[in-house]
Amino acid sequence: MMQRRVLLVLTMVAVLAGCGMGERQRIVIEDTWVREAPPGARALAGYMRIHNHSDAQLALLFANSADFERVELHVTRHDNDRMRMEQVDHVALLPGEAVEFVPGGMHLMLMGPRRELKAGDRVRVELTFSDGTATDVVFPVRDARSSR
Ligand SMILES: [Cu+2]
Repeated sequence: MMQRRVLLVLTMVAVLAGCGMGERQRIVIEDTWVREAPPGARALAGYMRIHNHSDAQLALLFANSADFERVELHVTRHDNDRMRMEQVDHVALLPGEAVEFVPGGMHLMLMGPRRELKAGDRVRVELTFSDGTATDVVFPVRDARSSR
């Protein structure tokens, strides 16, 4: 009985210590990758999943990278049987939801690579959100045909 009480107290201390370790991360970015492009390509596409763990509506506003002249936020629109890409000025991140950047859908358009990028390389992209935070994310370059 005594031991159980000690264990309970220890558990509570651990939980409180966990809370004290800082605010839970509001935006979590996973499964980042850049699709490898043929040599000389003028643009590459970057993909990821963005989770908004907060209870506020947020938005991704900007992306930039030292490895590219500029980075745009693109959606792919399907008009009848044609596909075209369109730039958007932000990507809404609804509270508690995740947005997928995937081939054929939303993507980061990485324009004007400043160095040759091959599968196995890594690029850093800074993402800026509507709450004023910015986060530096690593995107590994991958061959689209390789299993992931
Ligand atoms: Cu695009």
